[in-house]
Amino acid sequence: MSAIDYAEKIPNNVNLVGDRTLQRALEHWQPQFLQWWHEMGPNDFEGANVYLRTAVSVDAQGWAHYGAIRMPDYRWGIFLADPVAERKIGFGDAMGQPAWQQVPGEYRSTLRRLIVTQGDTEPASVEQQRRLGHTCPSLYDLRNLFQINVEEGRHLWAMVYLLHAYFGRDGREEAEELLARHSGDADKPRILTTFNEPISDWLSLYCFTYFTDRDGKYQLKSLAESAFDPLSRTCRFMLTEEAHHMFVGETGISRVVKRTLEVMKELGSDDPDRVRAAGAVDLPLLQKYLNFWCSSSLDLFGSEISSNSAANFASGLKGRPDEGQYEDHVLREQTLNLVTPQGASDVPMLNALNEVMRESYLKDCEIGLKRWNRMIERAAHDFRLSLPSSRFRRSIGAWAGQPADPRGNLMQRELYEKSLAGWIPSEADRAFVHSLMQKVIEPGRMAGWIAPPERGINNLPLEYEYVKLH
Ligand code: BYC
Ligand code: FE
Ligand code: FE
Repeated sequence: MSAIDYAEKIPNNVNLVGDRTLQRALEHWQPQFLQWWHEMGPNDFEGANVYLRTAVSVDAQGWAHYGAIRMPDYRWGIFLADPVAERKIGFGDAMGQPAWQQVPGEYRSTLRRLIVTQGDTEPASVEQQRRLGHTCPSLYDLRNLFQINVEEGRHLWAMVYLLHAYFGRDGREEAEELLARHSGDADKPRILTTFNEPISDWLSLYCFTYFTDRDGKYQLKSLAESAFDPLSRTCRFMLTEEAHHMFVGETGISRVVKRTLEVMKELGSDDPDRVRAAGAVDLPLLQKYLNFWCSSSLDLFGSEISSNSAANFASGLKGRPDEGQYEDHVLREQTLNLVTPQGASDVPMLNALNEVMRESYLKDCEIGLKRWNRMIERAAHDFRLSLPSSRFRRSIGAWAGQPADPRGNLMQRELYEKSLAGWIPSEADRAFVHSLMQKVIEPGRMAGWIAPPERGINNLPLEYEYVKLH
């Protein structure tokens, strides 16, 4: 295990003391980060004491320390997973050669672009979620929101470390730009589509952490395969934290389904209007939220046919998630049959890797759906939740702008436009969900639209005061 020096201004296991120039660059960026957090983060809660976990090592056991802390005092640190001795490149044309400890000149700008794109999503999500604290369904949920927020802040630190340590002046400029772009900003928006969508209610938060943080899992897994070893090690450790973000999404939606089923039982009816009148989220409404966030997150994998994906794989910059599970790691001889609106064709596998990744992502997304549908089935209701087709409501790639229904069938554009409001949340749906969002802050209590979780955090009881607001 690599030791972390907590006496340092910036907790780290990268021997920052040994590199004065890098240390100074990061110490220069740190106040800018804190200023950004103060302006763009959950700033109405700066005085609150929050029961948070902080990464203190990269040891599989005991990598986190739990304790109550004010968020601006969170120790955002830089942690890389321990190096693998003699690590070799695991895929692409340079397979078998030693992994890179420095950035090869010819890949410098591509690699920087990948790191910047990854880094950009982290503060974006904090910005998107910054007002949710005012409508939390419980202190338990409030704490989870803030846990995710501080960790996304740390993920930004992870990428900024790479930019400062390996990309010189360009890297330092990019690190400043990461704080200058803002989610939804008209002039300087965040880079990727989903990260400019507002997250103004908790149902959206659970969908975002279920679908969009899961894109994070897949992208980080593919970057963890990178020939650029510092990137690989950074992403491997980030994945440890990511699991909790997806847990919040999956259990959040489970708790909504559970509560809705309880209300349906009390009413003796599954009439959506009656469910709403009773203050719960009717299942068709939940389906619309799933349609919205899933389709948006599918865009994050990029185009079905992509020369970027081919170049990134061939050069060893970005592999497939769990590259080791495949037999062929070079892919020069393979093709994939892809269906686009122009018809079916065989595409070189290297150019189809975004689609390969999107498909494994969708399989992972199915797991929660199965769980929720089992709950609905056990309650003896016929309704089933489902994932929208990857052709539905796409803005990126071959299906962008195509009038396809959630099952993937192309239809007349006029009819599509008319039907869309029934497939994703309408203004009225959003207004209803917002009306449910009333702040509940008595320890142990839950808002009426969501069931309590099965257990508290870190073996503490559910009644624990996870956030002390004053
Ligand atoms: N929106 O060949 P193409 C996370 C751009 S989530 C806007 O289709 P490529 C997190 C693309 O950038 C994980 N633009 O795709 C979750 C390219 O532009 P440039 C984030 C898009 O390059 C929750 C052009 O279109 N990490 O961590 O193969 C909370 C043509 O690209 C979009 C990463 O994404 C879009 N949806 O793949 C907090 C990993 N899609 O470069 C955090 C790093 C594509 O020609 N990024 N474009 O100007 C990548 O690996 C790739 O950039 C992408 C796109 C997978 C995003
Ligand atoms: Fe993250
Ligand atoms: Fe995350």
